[in-house]
Amino acid sequence: MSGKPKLTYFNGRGRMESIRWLLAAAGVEFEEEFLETREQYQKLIKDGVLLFDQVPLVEIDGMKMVQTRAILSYIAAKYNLYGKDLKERALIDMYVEGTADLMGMIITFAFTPPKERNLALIIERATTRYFPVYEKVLKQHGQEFLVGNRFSWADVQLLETILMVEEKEPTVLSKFPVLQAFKARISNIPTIKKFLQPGSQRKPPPDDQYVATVIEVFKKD
Ligand SMILES: N[C@@H](CCC(=O)N[C@@H](CS)C(=O)NCC(=O)O)C(=O)O
Repeated sequence: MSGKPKLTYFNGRGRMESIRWLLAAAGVEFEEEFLETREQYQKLIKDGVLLFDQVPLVEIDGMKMVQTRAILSYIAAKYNLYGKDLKERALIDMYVEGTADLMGMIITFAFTPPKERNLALIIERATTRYFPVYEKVLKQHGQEFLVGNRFSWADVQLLETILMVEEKEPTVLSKFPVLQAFKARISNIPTIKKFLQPGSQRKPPPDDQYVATVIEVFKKD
């Protein structure tokens, strides 16, 4: 084994993308195995690798980790992106869960029948519930990062979320000047800048082929 973490998931964003972002932000190289067939998935289950028969799966430090949130917390703690004390950690958790809720709406969007998709609701939630919170936090303390005046998991995930929402509605930050500056600043951190460049392990927005693969792999026999 190379010693690099190994990520097993589809060749697309889904629940794994935030894990890719966090590893990249921490400057950690990782390997990927893409699920393409139902047989691959069934073999992982048969081999007892997936604790709850679900992916994402991340093999790291001798563990076979599942559950996105547990994986992210482990990486954040290991690479000092999780605050300096319990209170900072609690704040990071709250901010991360807010962005996770918003991203969850976008992740399920591609799997929702076109007639039932509600893009307006996503934009409304972004601009009236979530983005105002981060705008206010940054404005009030006047620091570069969301928590503790240093770069954390919360910053990484907020940037990921902003870019995801902007893909749906490019003008979404027009009324959030502090978030515009935040976006520019965090995008310029060398590890993140590298991840944002073409050819990185960052995945594109879901297309029909990705959706079809996920449905095929998880189809009931
Ligand atoms: N709570 C889990 C949920 C994982 C999950 O639902 N994974 C999906 C793929 S994104 C899956 O494996 N679905 C197959 C199944 O639930 O049978 C997590 O956050 O990792």
